[in-house]
Amino acid sequence: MTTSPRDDDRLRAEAIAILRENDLGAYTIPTKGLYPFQWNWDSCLVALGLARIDEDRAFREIETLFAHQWEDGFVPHIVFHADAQSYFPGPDVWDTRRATPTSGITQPPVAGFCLRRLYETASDREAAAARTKALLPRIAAWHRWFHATRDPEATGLVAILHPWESGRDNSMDWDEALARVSPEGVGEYVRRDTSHVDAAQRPTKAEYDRYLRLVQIFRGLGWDHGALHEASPFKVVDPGFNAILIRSAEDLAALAEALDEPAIAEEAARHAAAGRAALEGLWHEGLGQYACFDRAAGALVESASIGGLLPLFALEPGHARAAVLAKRIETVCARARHPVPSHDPADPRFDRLRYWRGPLWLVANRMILDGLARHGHVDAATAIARDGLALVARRGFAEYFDPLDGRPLGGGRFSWTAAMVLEFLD
Ligand code: 9WN
Repeated sequence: MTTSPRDDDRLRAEAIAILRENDLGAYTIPTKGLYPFQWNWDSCLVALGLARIDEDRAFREIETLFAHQWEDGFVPHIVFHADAQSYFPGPDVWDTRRATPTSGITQPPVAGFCLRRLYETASDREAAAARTKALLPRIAAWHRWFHATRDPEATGLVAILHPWESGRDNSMDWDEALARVSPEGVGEYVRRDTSHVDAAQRPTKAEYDRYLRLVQIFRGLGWDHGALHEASPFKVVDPGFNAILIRSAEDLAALAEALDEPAIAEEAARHAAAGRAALEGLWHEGLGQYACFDRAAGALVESASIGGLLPLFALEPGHARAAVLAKRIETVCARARHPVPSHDPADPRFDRLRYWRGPLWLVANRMILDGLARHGHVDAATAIARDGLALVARRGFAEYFDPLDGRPLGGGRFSWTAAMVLEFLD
């Protein structure tokens, strides 16, 4: 599918309008109603779009997120800046006791990757250097927090302790590990998401029960991050999440080099190298791609999700796995009409409508196409960007899309979809 120059102008104007209407001054909400707060990786990726409208505002988006970093280095997945009743679970459920309430779990650390792009494309070089330099120690502290609290045995790879941390909430990757979390005692609650979006496009009640049960367990430990890894019944090493951390460490090291912060550069380069070396242990020969490692069960997970394709975004150019992975992405995409399905359509569990169990997401595509371009597959990368633009031109700025017929799914007028459109129009 392609777009015309007129489509492109219309897309650009509409993307900017959406980013403006979801802009609450110092942060951007993902979409009205469904997600009325600041989300971690949404904000960093949205900053890429904001940078094309207003550089100052783009930096502000990331600065606002890091203004709510905890003293231990942790950066929350949600910052509850203002009251809103349209989302569950809200601040009272998390009960983290912060001055501005936040959640107690984190999200994929794309900040380093996004900040490098902001810095390198900024036209006001002096302002960009000063603001980037101020953020470097904060991102370094977050990465250090990951290695200390989520990799206590120094394997080089970090675990997520909640499916929401992955950003790919209901992926098949978590099915077995989540099934081992007993929902007993979770109590009654009222979901809000299914009053905004068709329940067939959202996680199930059985999943929500366990999502909440994990929150209750962590809350019971007073959100002491040093204690959660040991106590959590759910700990999974996700190749996608780790690829993002490794790539952000690489980008953090490059920024720190450029801005004369040698200690940060050295530490970040060390983290990236350790992660890359350990990634090899997540290669699943049978699936022909990377797979999650269930740290509680001690086994690789039989699940061919997009998480196992994301390492292309982090492997060094020339890495032996890169060509195999690029081919694998081609194979998975050939099984759908629109790239990149969040799960291999050949898997009987593939569900074209249900959130991260099949639908395509432009933010994931952004990272996949970056990986393809990084390893020399420029045409394949361009084809993914073009398809995304054509999809939005025809179906609107949806949260995610059916990869078989392009139907728009989830929330509408979505900030990160708008930001990715601005990225793909480049
Ligand atoms: C839980 C905001 C977030 C994204 C996630 C996406 C979804 C939240 C939810 O929405 O998750 O964090 O309630 O479903 O899965 O990637 O950051 O857009």
